[in-house]
Amino acid sequence: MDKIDLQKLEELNNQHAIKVVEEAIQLCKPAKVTVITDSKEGIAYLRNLAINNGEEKKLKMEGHTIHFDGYYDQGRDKPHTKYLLSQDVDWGLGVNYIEKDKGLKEIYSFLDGSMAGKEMLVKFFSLGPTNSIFSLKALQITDSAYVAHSEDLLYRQGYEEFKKLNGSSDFFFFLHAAGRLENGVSKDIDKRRIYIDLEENRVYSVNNQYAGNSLGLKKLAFRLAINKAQNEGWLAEHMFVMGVHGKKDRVTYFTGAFPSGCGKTSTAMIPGQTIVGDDIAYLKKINSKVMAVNVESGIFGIIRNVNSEDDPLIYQALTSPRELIFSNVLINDNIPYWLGMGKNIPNKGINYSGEWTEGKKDKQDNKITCSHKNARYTIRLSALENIDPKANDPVGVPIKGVIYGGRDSDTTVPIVESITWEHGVFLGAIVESETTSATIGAEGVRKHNPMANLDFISVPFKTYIKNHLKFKNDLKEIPKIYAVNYFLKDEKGNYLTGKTYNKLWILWAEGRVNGDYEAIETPIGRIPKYEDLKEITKRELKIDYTEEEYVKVFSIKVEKYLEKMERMSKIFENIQIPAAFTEELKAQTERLRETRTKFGEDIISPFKFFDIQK
Ligand code: SPV
Ligand code: MN
Repeated sequence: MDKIDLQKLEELNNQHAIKVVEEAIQLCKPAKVTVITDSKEGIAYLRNLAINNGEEKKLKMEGHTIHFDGYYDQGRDKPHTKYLLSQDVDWGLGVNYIEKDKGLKEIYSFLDGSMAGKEMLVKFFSLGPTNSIFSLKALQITDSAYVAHSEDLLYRQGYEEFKKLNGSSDFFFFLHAAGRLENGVSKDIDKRRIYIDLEENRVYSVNNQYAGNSLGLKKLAFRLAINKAQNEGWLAEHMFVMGVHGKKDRVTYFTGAFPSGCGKTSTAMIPGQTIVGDDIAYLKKINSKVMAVNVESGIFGIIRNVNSEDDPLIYQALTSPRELIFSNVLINDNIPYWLGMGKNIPNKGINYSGEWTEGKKDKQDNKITCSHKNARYTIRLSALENIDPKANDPVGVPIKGVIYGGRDSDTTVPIVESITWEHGVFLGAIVESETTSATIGAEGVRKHNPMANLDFISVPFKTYIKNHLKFKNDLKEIPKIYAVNYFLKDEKGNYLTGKTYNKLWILWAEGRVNGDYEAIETPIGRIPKYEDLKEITKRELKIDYTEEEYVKVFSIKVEKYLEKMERMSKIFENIQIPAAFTEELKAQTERLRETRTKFGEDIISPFKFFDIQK
């Protein structure tokens, strides 16, 4: 490290930060070390470095670049992402872990000398807005300029924030090495490892480039944050944060957790609403109110099916000059193309498989699509016209409602409000998503994904649920909890509720939390009254919502719901879970059985339930 870089480190007055950098240098043995501050020059340096070393290539449009990950490095590597644990813990739902000493020995051996001849980048970030009690500090060391550049687009700067630590070790640390490269992509994929040390708040990641594996600040920091949150009594969640715009300029903030492919980003981007964040939120109780911040300041979004009709604002951001990174799309004549972009796609170019022509097949004889289905764009949130004015507010935004989304073709109603907070936690914990044709394997298989967080829960499941249950304590106003499902189908397999209706459900919830609408009490929770949906549809969507449509999707399918409870009983009977949660499951099942007896039917029209309340 030269004098200037050393001085930049020393100015932080933090022995712990200096120590981890020194140790990383000793282990990875880089040819050069560069410490980057929050200055404009520092950030520009990363972008230029990514271009000069070939990790990113300039595209035709000003500021746009393309980055390719390896053919076999196109998503999060779940089997090789493990917690380092010194002792066996009963996690409840399965997690992947390795005995700590063994895991450290292995990953150190892969990291040893991994940066020989390369430049080590040392960069500081803030998870959450700067100058905020929400925010956590993060130190990223990487030999990938693409990783550091992506994090510049996705997170707030943290060099100045680190000074405020006053020498404390209360920061997250991420060490990433892309490993040996061949044609610009990580070569030793069999030695790809991502090991998470919850005791030390640090993560080691080696032999990979895909952002979900390599960017410490994304899902790796999220795992550390969930663990930290449990110990400190707040929540770190896989949630968007959005402002819902109700009657008379009223803005009400919601958070929402949806497994991938269930409409998370499209909910956060519903026309007429404003976005605070689309992926990860921290929730804290401040003055007895729930406040939330977006941990990130950018979007690492799936680009497939982003087109001018379905996602006009994102499409506009991706097709105008600004700093942004495309990954794993098709490039022809320095112009990016992707699946579902609503334009003619050239039949040749460069993509994540190298030179590509239409019809190209991989070693397993599968057709290689022009862009990968998990191809992404990386942009700053400020690139979007619908960014919420409070997106960077250090005190966060007040949360009045929480939404859990799933994908279910035949059981759950489009929207239901929980009866109590505890019932709401239960609704979050029973989220399922059906596999679609977009995923490999059979279609229509239900995958349980509690709070859309299954991959990231870094504490025993019992602790995670307990923390959710007690989060309502001492609150003056308890947020209402909703479960939504945009994917009900009719007998012929056609979707029953179009995408435009997503707005209807969320506006109903916005009205509910503000006391505008009554609701119908059913055994599965509170559902909208027909008149209210009709009024909102007329006002906001300029269409007539018919009674037939309403009855079709809001009828309670008792048998189907009982089947769902059966599936959940099977999952939860084998794991430790708070008694209050087991009670919810029992009570829900009981209410459904009573309803069946009372009505003597399987499918019960919403008009048959009278118990109306505000
Ligand atoms: C997700 O898969 O939930 C993402 C992308 O947000 S990744 O970075 O791969 O986690
Ligand atoms: Mn995510």
